Amino acid sequence: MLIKPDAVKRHLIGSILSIVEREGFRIVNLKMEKMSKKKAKLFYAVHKEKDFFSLLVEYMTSGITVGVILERENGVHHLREIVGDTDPVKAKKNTIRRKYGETYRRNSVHASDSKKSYIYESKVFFKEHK
Ligand code: FUP
Repeated sequence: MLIKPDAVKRHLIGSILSIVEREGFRIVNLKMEKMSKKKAKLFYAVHKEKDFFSLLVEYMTSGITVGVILERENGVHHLREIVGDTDPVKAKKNTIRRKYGETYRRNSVHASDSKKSYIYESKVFFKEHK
């Protein structure tokens, strides 16, 4: 999971971590960082051809982000469930994005959508000097 700059700016790190812990996740590793453009581009490489890519990179590098490695049975699926729809307005009640997300882009958190993307994304985020 990433806690995105909009949430960090609004002092929501603790609230978001307490939700995931309450849901049975164990925090395995955690790192705070203002991502470089290079790292943000690599992190969201799947979207590099999309028209929203540059705005996404701009936003992801606008402040501090917290990368969190979480562990739980059925973790990928369960985290996506409690994070909710990309668009906070469409996200179900009680999901993290519905509670805290500001807009479609400034939606407070990222959750890997598969084991494969978790492996890629955690490598990119936790690697030094990127
Ligand atoms: P999600 O898996 O829910 O994080 O959503 P996506 O992978 O589809 O999109 C990644 C991020 O790009 C979203 F969090 C928000 C941003 N985005 C835009 O800013 N504009 C768009 O049109 C689509 C996505």
